[in-house]
Amino acid sequence: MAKQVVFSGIQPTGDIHIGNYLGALRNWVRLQDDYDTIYCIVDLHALTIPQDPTEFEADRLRAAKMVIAAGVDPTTSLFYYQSQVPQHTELSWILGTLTQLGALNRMTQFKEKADQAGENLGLYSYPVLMAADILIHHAHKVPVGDDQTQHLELARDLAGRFNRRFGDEFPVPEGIIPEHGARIMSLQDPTSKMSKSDPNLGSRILLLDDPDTVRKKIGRAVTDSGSGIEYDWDNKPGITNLLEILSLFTDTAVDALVEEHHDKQYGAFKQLVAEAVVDGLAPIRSAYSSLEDAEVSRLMNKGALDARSSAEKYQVGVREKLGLTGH
Ligand code: AQP
Repeated sequence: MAKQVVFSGIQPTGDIHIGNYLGALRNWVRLQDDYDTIYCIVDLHALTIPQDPTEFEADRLRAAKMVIAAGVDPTTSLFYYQSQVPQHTELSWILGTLTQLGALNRMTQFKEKADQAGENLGLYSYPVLMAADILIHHAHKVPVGDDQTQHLELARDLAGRFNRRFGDEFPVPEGIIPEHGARIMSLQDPTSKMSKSDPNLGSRILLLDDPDTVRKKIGRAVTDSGSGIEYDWDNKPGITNLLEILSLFTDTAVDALVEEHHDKQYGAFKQLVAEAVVDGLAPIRSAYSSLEDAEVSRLMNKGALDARSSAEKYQVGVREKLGLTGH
């Protein structure tokens, strides 16, 4: 039986942090064994906020290298830059004609980003392009963090709407949102998501941070009043976030960690978390430093060629259904 298809993407905006890794990337790697996996550097999405062209070129390559260093194997997964596969934007236009403005007006991410970067049509229709990214490959599963739930829901609605109106074409995709790690919080404000665009660099740990930087950032992480190591998002969000990070980097259940460390002082607990993160990031840092730019660019070009031909096969069916075949 053919394997189900997994699709996900990451923006080349700023360096990838442990939130992106624990919420999404780590699952991308694990899913490679059991699914046909397709992963994408979504550079067109990134253009919805202003980018310096020279830096952007470098950022795209850096993001691709980080994804490979984190364990995505471009000889196993289809891995490419979104802008090199024009079927994404063609399908996005078509899906846009089925999208109600009310649905886009409700998107919380648009409101947040428009406040930071200013409104533009690309930012507004971002979720439609994301739906096209997923549907162009007939993906069944989409591993993402929980900030993408609303966007994923639109992709599901659009798949259903297209199928009802024009005949069955797209599987209705399901999210793979991990029970733990779907929302890693800022180290400086554990009530907000760890985010690439936070101006405070101390709020996030980057995949390529060296051990001393990791130790410093975790040492300075905001903790809660009182003492004791407890899993309690309402009253101890700082410690709970660190517990979650420790649990994911050591593959140990949160309950077991609480039992083992509940009497520890915050300082000692932070040291423990820092060492787990340093150990967890070491193989990624080392893999990154051994990747050559030219080789990664070659792999990305090959990925785009393969993605174009596989997307085109499906897109032919979409065009036929719409009366766009030219005969
Ligand atoms: N804090 C997080 N915890 C868990 N998962 C997260 N993701 C993002 N932040 C967290 C997931 O990472 C994947 C790729 O993210 P992206 O680059 O497409 O999205 P993003 O929203 O640009 O990432 P950031 O870090 O949140 O950046 P800004 O500052 O732009 O808001 C996605 O699966 C996402 O869910």
